[in-house]
Amino acid sequence: GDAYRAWLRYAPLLPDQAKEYAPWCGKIVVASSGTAPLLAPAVEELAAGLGSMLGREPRRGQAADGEGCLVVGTLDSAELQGVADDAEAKALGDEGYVLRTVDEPGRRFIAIAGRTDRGALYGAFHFLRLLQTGRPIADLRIAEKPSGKIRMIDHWDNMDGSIERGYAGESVFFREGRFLEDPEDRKRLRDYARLMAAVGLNAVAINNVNVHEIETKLITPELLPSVAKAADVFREYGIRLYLSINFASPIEIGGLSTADPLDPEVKRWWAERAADAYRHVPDFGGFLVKADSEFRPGPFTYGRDHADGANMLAEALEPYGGIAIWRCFVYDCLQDWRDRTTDRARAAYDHFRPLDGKFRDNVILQIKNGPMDFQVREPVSPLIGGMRHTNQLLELQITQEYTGQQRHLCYLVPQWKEILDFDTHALGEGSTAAKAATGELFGRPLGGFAAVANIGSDLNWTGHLLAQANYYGYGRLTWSPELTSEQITDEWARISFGHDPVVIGTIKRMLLESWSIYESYTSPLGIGWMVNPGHHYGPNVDGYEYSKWGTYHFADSKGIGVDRTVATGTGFAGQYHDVPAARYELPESCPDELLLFFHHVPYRHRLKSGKTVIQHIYDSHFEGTEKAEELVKAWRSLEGKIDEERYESVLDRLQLQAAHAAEWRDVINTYFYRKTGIPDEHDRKIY
Ligand code: BDP
Repeated sequence: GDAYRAWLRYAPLLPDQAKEYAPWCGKIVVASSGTAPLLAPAVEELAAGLGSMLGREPRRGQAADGEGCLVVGTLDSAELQGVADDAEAKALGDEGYVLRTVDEPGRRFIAIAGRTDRGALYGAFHFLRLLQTGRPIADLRIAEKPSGKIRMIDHWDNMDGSIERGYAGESVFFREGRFLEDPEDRKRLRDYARLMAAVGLNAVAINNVNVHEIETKLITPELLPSVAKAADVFREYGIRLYLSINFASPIEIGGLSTADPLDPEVKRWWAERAADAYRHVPDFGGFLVKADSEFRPGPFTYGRDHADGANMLAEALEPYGGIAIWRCFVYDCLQDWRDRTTDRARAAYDHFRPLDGKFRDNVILQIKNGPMDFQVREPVSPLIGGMRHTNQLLELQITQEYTGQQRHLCYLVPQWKEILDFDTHALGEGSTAAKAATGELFGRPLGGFAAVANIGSDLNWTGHLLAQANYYGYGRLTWSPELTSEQITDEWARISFGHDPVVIGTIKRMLLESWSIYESYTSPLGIGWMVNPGHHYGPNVDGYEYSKWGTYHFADSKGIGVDRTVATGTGFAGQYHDVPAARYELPESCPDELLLFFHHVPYRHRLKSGKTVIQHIYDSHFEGTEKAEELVKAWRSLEGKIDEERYESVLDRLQLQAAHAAEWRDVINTYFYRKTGIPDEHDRKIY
């Protein structure tokens, strides 16, 4: 159904629109001068998409004659000569494309062309998107290339079929310790690869970063044949497969007595594993590593550092062009909450900043967007833009671990936009986090984006249907971080729901407001956490307050917040470059929404909004809950305008969200009312 096809739904177009497009879409000509395997899926997708939207499958033809047609291929082919000049072609790089309407006597076609077949594949998806969103095609002059080289999705899937932090069913890769390899499983995997490629994604890690017993064996000849079959599916769409590895593998499956990264035996062992991997998967992407974090093994055990660990793996992968992606989510998860001199927020920077310049060129550090852990609101990690001589991937979380677990609507594109646009000031004004991540800022050879997937075996992929927009938006942003939330949302809404202005307008508003709504009824002013321990769903103000995880709010009867200033606090604010560091250091200049992340203040402290902190807490929780109810009303207004299946499934979740928002409101407001004894200015009922 529509939910399964997601952004490749290709709904039939209205007759007027179809009439405008049809003259160009009757025939597809494939044009290449050499082998170009990615043209096959491009043509197949165009044929299927146009067939479904226009009601008539295009013919496959040989040459472009006077009749309008599509010419799909590489710019060096005879058919596409002159479509782009040398400079234009060069600027496209290996993944870019042009879409050009050529309308001359005897020569009428739309070119969908890259320097490479990969470019043409992305161009084909762009062309289809133009039709899906109702754009004109009679005069196309589009040239695009991706911003990030690596545009990756990380699956936290376990081989038993479960998904760590998964909220949309089970794994689409594994079940009961085995790969899913039946024809219908393959078909689903292929459809998934299509969805990825359609938004420009080119890398996938298929297993959880917490690598347990069986998954450790993914890099052995026992399981590599199955890995290879999955890689075949992704390769068809230009996607490279990566595996998360267990740093202690040499001991756990290699029979060695150590996993010391400087030990020659250990090095040899990993070199052999890399060789095995490439024997089975010639275009294997590389290893993704979580080490010395949350009880995972790592180089610390042997008195080595992260550079030693990452470089050892990178060296093993280097002969094959592989990459070692090393995660920076490293902190002491056994802290003492009474010790205010330690601060989890500092950890990633403290660990990795001193190692800048020590990593090989095929190492990439994968850095979570914030210094804590994917909270609804965090400042951008100071490591992003904090290292000049090290490749970076900015890691985001599409799966809604802390943002409502796909029961609540929380559209994250606006959050990601703020992150990408954040000015690190690393090289003065304009040094955005996006540029730091892609490598543009410091001229790094590699860089890009990674995000934890929100998909699973649910028929609509994401559990909450509207959570598809998060996956879609992530992909689009990795390609073009400069796209606005509004543009991406408009695209997704039209592709998914057609062009009725009332439907589109309503859905866009719902999506665009949802992050702010979610934030307003959950933990206030950047403090984060306040969730139930373990599963992280639902309110629990002190759930993590007296535990070891380093996630505190320090609320007492007088005040709340973490003093992370240089002057009197943990010093975290000093990890930023001059301008943001100064802004965060003082409560007067710190943005309201991050106040409690950086400062411990009395409840009557006045925000820039003019409200006191306590009144802000009360107000935002009442308002947020009302707005969650308005989401239900807004959706109800679309009854009959959307197919019943999708309508009902979203309605269910919105109702659940509204009820749960009320629970959040009551728990948070009651807690602070009791703690402070300060009444609500508007005298509303607080339990
Ligand atoms: C946290 C999750 C945990 C992950 C960890 C990570 O709660 O399940 O293993 O991040 O990113 O958000 O490694």
